[in-house]
Amino acid sequence: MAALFCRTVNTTDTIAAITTAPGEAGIAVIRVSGKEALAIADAVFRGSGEAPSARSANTFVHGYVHPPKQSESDAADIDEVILLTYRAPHSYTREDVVEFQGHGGATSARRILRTLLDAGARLAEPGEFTRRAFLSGRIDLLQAEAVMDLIRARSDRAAVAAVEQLEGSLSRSFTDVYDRLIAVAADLEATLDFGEDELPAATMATLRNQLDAVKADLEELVATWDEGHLLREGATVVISGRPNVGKSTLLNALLGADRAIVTHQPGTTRDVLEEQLVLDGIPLRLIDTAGLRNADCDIEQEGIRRAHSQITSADINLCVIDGSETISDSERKHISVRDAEGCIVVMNKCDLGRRATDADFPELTTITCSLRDGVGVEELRQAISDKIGVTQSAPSHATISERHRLIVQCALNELNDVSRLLASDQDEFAVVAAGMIRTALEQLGEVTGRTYHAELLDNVFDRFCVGK
Ligand SMILES: Nc1nc2c(ncn2[C@@H]2O[C@H](COP(=O)(O)OP(=O)(O)O)[C@@H](O)[C@H]2O)c(=O)[nH]1
Ligand SMILES: [Mg+2]
Repeated sequence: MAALFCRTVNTTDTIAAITTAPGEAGIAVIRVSGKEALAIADAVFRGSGEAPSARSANTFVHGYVHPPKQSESDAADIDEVILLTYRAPHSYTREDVVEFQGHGGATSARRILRTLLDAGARLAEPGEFTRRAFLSGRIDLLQAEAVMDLIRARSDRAAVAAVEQLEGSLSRSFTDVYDRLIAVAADLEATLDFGEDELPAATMATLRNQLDAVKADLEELVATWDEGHLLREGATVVISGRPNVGKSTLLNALLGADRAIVTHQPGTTRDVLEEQLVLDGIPLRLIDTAGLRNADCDIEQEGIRRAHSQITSADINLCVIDGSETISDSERKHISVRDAEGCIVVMNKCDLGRRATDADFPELTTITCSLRDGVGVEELRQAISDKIGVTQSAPSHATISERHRLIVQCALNELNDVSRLLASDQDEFAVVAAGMIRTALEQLGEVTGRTYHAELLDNVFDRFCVGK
């Protein structure tokens, strides 16, 4: 049994895992990494030509996997495979690596993996291959995180941003800030050699400028979080309103598919219905809810309770009303408490005439539609896009994640204190300020993994899947 993934993870074992997703597919890939990778391949692989350990790096060969303890002739083969060999340090982990490409499906890959474990490999923990790539210095922590961002990317834009980060653009920005901050710390420490009155005024001014520039760059990195958060997590868009106004019709229109049941009967949608949609490269969770009314039925009441809870936590609220009818008091109350930034009033059924107008909610964006006929859907998409605040033409670039933002914010707090100290005439300020900068440096080091501890790595790699 694999040990629980924790502080004691052994980095010298040879590890193995299925690296492809389960399910019916053409091939499955099983990866082995570590000192014994080639010896293990020798023990389980029968193919033409030399044994795997004698083969040159970066080559592949056709053959068969068989149980390790049986001789080649009497062993029942487990699968027909292609074997790829990589030699340290030219591999994903910088260790010796072999990869078996077997047949896809539920069974074959699992049997090959079992054979490799019997031959001496240990089952890899989630993210352990990438953890080794980090520990061997091939990639930094930002790049390791980008691997998972790329795997999880739900839109092209998210993927482009992840690849940027994987190629090191964010690492370069952080390294640059880090190096400049070290220079500030060094200069500040050099001033300690001067007596308080001898300190040249120009030096302090330069130091302050350098520090301000570093802080400005960190602020700029923090500003990329919003977009990064949207690309990674997506935005939640909740459709709400009275029964029968066309909420489910709206869900279907945005999806371009008949997903939700649409009927003329009020109270059809009772549970929360969720679908994924990508709009201008941003993944959206689109949620249809039960119509809001005073319901007698328990099931409907629960649906309405759930609807309210979704509405409060949404990034964007699409408040649907029947524009051919006068707005009811409860409707007006429901909509007027929404904040203008995250709310769009969808005035539906305009084909039946109009009683409500844009002037009813002067502070809110209002889109007039006839969703049954697809009228106004494009305007609505545009309005949602505008609300989310990311334009389609914006270049995709690497963006910081929540983990990075929290760290940078702490470092910025520290540096703001330094600025205040530098502006004051307190005794010994340089010693204290230099100490604070060192703290900020240590914090920033955790973004790229320049400084790390086991718990930090566990936090990062726990998000990974097995086999990566
Ligand atoms: N005339 C007209 N009827 C619509 C329009 N949109 C939806 N409907 C009809 O209104 C009824 C209720 O729609 P539905 O989407 O189920 O409403 P929900 O209860 O808010 O989810 C259905 O019979 C729809 O066909 C529209 O734009 N015009
Ligand atoms: Mg409905």
